[in-house]
Parts: sequence; C-alpha cells; structure tokens
Amino acid sequence: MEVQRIAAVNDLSGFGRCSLTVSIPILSAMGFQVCPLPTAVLSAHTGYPNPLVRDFTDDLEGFLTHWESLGLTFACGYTGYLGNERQADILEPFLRRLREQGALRLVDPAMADHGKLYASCTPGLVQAMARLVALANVATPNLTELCLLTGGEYAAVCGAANYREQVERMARKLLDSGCGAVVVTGVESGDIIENCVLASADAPPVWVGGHRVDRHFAGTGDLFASVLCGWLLRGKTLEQAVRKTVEFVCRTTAATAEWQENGQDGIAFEPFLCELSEARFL
Ligand code: PXL
Repeated sequence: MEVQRIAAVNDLSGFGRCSLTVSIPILSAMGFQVCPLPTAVLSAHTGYPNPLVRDFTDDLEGFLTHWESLGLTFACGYTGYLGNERQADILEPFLRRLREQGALRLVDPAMADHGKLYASCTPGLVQAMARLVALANVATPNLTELCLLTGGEYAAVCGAANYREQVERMARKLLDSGCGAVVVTGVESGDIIENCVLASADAPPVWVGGHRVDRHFAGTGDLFASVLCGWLLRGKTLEQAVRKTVEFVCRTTAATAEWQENGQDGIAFEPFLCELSEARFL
C-alpha cells in the first residue's frame, strides 16, 4: 500500500487550533502523509491580541526547490492562509505543476469571515488569492471570501430572501475564472448552517445543511477544508465528501460548545480523530 502525500501550504499557529495544527492531525488520521509548507509561524492565530508573527515568504521558494530536488510528487496540494500576495506569486507555478501532474488542488482562500478581512490580510491579497482559486479544482471560500473574490456585497446577501440565488451566482463566477468546483461554506440561515456545492459548470447547485451552533469558533474553515480534502482523496464525490464533512464539523462543533468557554481556542476535534482513523478504508 502506498501512503498518498499532501503538500499542505498554510501557517503554523502555536495556539488556537487552525491551519496546520488542524490539517496535520486530521489528514494524518485519515491515512495521508502531510508535508507542511509554512507560510508564517505565529505564537497564536490573529484572533488573539498581539501574536508573535514570523513571515516565511523568503523561504517558500527554498522549500519548493528542495522538494523538487528530492523528486517528491504529491497526490494533492492544499493551500490556506497566506501572509502576503508575493506568496501567491510563488505558489502559482507550484499549483500549475500539480495540475500538469493531475494532482488534486484544494484552495481554501482563508482571509476573512463575518464580512471582514482578517487583521493581517490586505486587498492585494484578495486579488492574489483569486489567482490561486483559478488554479484549483476545488475551492472552499466562506460567504465573506466568496463576496470578496467576486465583488459581491456581504451585507446584501446575509438575510436576503434570495440569498441562495445570490450565492449560486457568485459561485458560478468563480467557475468562470477557471476553478473546477466550488463549495461555499458557512452560509447562516436561522438555526441551520448551509454549504453550497457547485461540482461543475453543468451541475445544478446542491445545498447541504447542518445544525448551527450560535457561537463563533476559530479554525472552522480549516477543519472543513481538511476533512473535505481527506474524503476527496479517499475517492468520494464532491457532494458525498461535503455531506460527510458537514456531519463531522457540526458534531465536533456542538460538542466543543459544551466543553469549552473560548471559541478562539478552536474546535476540540481531538477526541474524534479516532473516528476518522477508523473510517480510513471505508
Ligand atoms: O483559521 C483562519 C486563520 C488562519 N491562520 C491565521 C489566522 C486565521 C484566522 O484568524 O489568524 C494566522
């Protein structure tokens, strides 16, 4: 048996369960070898006050060159949080190479939530992220990120009677940019949290909902993208993979809400890792 390899391009935040501290355990439990390419190293994610941040831009190229010299190939490249737009310029040729090799390219344009860019993200980064999304075969923006990437107005979508139609229109725009499929995450509707799956330009949109916990948890998008990535590599269709992911994320979020005071500390997925591990060969 060969263990499939994933290049995980994301930040390493020491505290707060997001990015690589989510992807590495989740995807390892699901049976994959995760090779991290850190975009930044932080003491904690930027939802906490005054994190120590070390930018890794100057070392990205060196990582990729060394990996190439080792002759490494990847079943998947998964990109998340970027420190700046130069990082996207460096990653573009890497994603192109993965595309030539037929590898899965999952781009999670992690840069905003609840209508606002993260503290460290700039409008220039939004443009750069759009270039990476165009090279993805699956992109997983949340509603805020979808609006930023397509020029939509977040406030006009939230709570609108025709929010589904608006989301579907914006998701189609991303497909027009070159991206193969889109999963729009975290569309809130009463006590349901919905995700819009657009598997291809010809496919009708499918909405997958789960029970919403009325609290914010950091790193939810990272957990979603990581579990989704695992199920896609396990051969599930996009819709099947999204259904399994929504079930896992909603259940672990509900459990965390019972156990943990601070949402910034992320989703306590650790007690559930064994389930992903047992499901490895299903
Ligand atoms: O989970 C998104 C995320 C990733 N990485 C860093 C962040 C955040 C959200 O705040 O600060 C460094």
